[in-house]
Amino acid sequence: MALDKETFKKELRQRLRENYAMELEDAAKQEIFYTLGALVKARYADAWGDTWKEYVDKKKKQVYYFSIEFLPGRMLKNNLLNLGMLDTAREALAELGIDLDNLAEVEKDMALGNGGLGRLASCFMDSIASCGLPGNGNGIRYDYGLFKQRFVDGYQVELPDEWLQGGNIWEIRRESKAVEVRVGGHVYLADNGRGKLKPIYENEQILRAVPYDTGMVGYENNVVNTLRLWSVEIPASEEDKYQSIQGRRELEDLTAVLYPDDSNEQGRLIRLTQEYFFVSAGIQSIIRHYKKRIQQPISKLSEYVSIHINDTHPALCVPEMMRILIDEEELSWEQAWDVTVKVMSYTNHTILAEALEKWSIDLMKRTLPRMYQIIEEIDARYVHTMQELHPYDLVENTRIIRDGQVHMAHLSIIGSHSTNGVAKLHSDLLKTVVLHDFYIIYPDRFNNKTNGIAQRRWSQIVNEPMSHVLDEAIGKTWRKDPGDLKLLMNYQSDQTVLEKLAQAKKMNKQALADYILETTEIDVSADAIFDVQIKRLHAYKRQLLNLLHIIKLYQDLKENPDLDMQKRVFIFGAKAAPSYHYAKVIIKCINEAAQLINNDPDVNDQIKIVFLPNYNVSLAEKIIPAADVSEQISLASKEASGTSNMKLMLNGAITLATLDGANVEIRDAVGDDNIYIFGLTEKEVYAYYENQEYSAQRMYDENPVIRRVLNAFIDGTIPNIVYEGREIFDSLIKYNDEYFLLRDFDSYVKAQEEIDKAYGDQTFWQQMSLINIANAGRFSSDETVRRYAEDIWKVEPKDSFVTEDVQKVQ
Ligand code: Z57
Repeated sequence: MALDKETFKKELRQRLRENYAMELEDAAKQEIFYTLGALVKARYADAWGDTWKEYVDKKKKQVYYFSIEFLPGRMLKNNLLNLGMLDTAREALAELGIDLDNLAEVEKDMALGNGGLGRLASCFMDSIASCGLPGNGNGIRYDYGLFKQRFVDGYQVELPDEWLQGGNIWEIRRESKAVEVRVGGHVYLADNGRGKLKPIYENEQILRAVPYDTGMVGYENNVVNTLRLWSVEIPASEEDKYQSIQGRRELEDLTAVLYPDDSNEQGRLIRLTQEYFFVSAGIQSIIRHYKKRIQQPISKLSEYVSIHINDTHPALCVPEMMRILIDEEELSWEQAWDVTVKVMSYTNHTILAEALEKWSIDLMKRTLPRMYQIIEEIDARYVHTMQELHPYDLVENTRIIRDGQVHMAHLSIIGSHSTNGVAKLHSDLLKTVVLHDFYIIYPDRFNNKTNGIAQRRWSQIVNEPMSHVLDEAIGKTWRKDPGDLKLLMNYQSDQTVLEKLAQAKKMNKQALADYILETTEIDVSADAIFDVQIKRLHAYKRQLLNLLHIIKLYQDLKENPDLDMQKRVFIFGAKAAPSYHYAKVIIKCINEAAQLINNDPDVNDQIKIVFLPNYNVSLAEKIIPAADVSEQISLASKEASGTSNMKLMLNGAITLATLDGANVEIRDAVGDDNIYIFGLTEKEVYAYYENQEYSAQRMYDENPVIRRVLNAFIDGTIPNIVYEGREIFDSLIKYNDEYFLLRDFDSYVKAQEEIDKAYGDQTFWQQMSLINIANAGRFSSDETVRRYAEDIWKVEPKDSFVTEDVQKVQ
C-alpha cells in the first residue's frame, strides 16, 4: 500500500510522541532517525512474516548463504527505495525542514566484513530478496565491526568500531530460537544401545548462540528474507562454571570482533571457534525448522534446503551436517554423506596461497574434537574411494588431511556438489591451475558465476543526478531491470544526453570535492580528472604502481612546470590489515607523497593526492559517483573478480585495467575502445613464474625513468620515509618485485598518457562514459543470483514473479 506524504508526516509525529514523548520540532536528529527507522521497519513487518509463512506453507526450497562477513553499510535509504517510499519520505521530510540525506548519515555503517567478499554477500542478500528468491543469510553478529581508520603523521591508526552503540534499529533478537554449541573437551564413541555408536562428550564448553534477525527487503515485491547473525552468550546452565571474570570474558569475546585480516590465515584459535560457532548454530536452526515446519524425512533434506559456503570460512558446514545427520538423526554414513553433498555448494574467492585456509590437526582436535573425528573419516573414505580410480599423487594432493594440516578448500570441494569461481578468468584458472587436480577428479562440479553488484544501491541510491538523466533519456524500466541500461546506447551521439550526463558527473564531483575539503582540508577542483583506486590495501592490488606513476608525473612537472596535461586528483581509499606491515608502509608513503605534492608550489595544483581515511561502504557511496577513472591494476591472475570495477563502470568511470578478474568481462562488454588495458596477461605472468627470468634490478639499471622514480624513495625526495622508503625500494629491487610493478610500469604510464589525451576531448570522453553505463547492466547481482539459483541452489522465485513475466511477454 502506497504511503502518501501527509500520512507519513502524521505517522512520524505520532511515533515520536509515543516513543520519546516529544514533538518533532524538539527532537534531535538521532531521535528522528530512530523514529523513522521504526516506521520503515513497521512498513515491512507484515511482508516479512508473510514471506516466511509462504515459504513454510508451500514448503519452498530455501537457500542459506553462510558467510563469515556481511557488509550491508547503511540500510535506511535502501529499505525506503525497496519499499517504494524513498521519494515520499524525501519530500515529506523536506516539508518538515529535514534533509533525508543528512538524516541518513546518523545510521552507523554496518561493517561486519573486510572488503569484496563481505560486500558481495550483502549485494547477494539484496538481489535474492529482490528477485523473489527464498534465501537467507547466516553469519556472526560481531560487537565491533571492521576497525575505524585514522591517519596520524601519515600512519594508519586503528580505532574500535562501536557500531551497536545507540542500538541497531533493524535487528530483532530472537531469544526463543537460541541454540547450544559445544566446543573443546574430549569425545569418545560408545554404543548407543541400538547398535550404533554415539559420541560421549567430556569437559566440553557449552555456548549459547542467540540469533539476531534483520529483514532483507526486496525491491517493490513484498518479499522480505532474513539475515540471521549469531551472538554468543553464557547458557544459564553453565553460569556457575564461569565464575572467574576472565573465563566469562574469553567466552563473551568469541563474537566480539571481526578478524581484520582476510588475506592471511593467522591460525588463531578464536577464529576457528568463530567459524564453528556460526556454522553449528546455523545448521542446527535449519534442521530444527525443517523438522518442526517442513516435517519431511531427513533423507529428503536436499529437496528443501541448500547451503552455500562462501569461501572456506564456513567449510565446517560439511562435517557439522554430517555430525547432526549421524549422531542426532542416526542416518548411516552413506546416507548422511549423500544428503550433505547434495545440500552443500561452495564458492572460491581467491587463488592466493596465503589466503587458503589450513588448520593444524592439533588445533582442530583440541578445539573441535568431534569435527576432527568426522573430517578424518571423510578423508579416509575419500582416499579409499579415489585410490581405485586415480594415481597416487593425485589423491595425495587432493586429500583433506595432509602434512599435519586440515585443508579447508579440499573439504569444501569434496563435501559439496558445486565449486564456482567468481569471474570467467578466475574460474578457468581454478580448473587449469589452482584446483586442476580436483578438476580431473570432479569435472562436473566446477562452474563459473561472475560476481555482480546490487545495482539499485550503486546507481539509484548513490547517484541520483545520473539516475534522473537516465530516466529522461530511456525511461524508468532500467530501475527494475538493469539490462535496460542498454537503451542508452541509442544516445551515444546525442549531445544533449551527453551534456546532461557530464553535468551530473560534475555535480557529484563537486559534492566529493566539498567532502574532501571538509575532511582533509585539501582543495581540489571539480574540473580535474578524478582518478580513483578504492579497495583493501594489498601488494597484489598494486596501489604502489599507482604511486610510482604519480611520482613520475611529479618529477616531470618539477622538470617542466609548463607540461601540457590535464589536472588530476588521485583519490585513494584503503584499509590495511593491522598486522600487514608492508601494506601500512605503502599507506605511509602515499600520505607523505601527498604532503609533498599537494604543497609544492611548482606543481601548481596540476596534480593532487587525496587519501581519504576510513574507506567503507558509506564512503564508497560518495566516491564512486564522482569518479572519472577506475583503477583496476592488480597483477593479472591475482584478483579473483573485483567488484568496485563494476560499481565504478556503472557510474560512468572509465576503467584503466590489467586483464584480471572481471576486468576481462568489462572489456568484452564495452569493447577495446572504451577501456584502457595495459600490462602483462595472466599467461605472461605464469610464463615468468616458469622461466624465472624476471630481473627487477635489470629494469632499474636499464630504465632511467624507473630509476629516478625509485630513487625518490631513498634519496629524500619524499620526506619522512627514511625506513619506509627503503623497504619499498628493497621490496622492488632486492626482493625482485614479486608483483611485477616495474615490468608493467611503462605500459601503465602509456595508458595513463592516453587517458590524459582522451579527457581533453570531452565529447569523446562522455561517449566512452555513456557506453560504460549502458553496458553495466550485465553485472547486476540480480543476474548473478539467478544463475546460482538455477544452476546450483535449485531454488525458485516467488510465483507472482513468474506470472508477472508472462504478462510482460503477452
Ligand atoms: C575477499 O574479500 C576476497 C577474496 C578472499 O579470499 C577473501 Br578471504 C576476502 C575478494 C576477492 O579478492 C575479490 O577479487 C572478489 O571480487 C571478492 O572477494 C568477491 O568475490
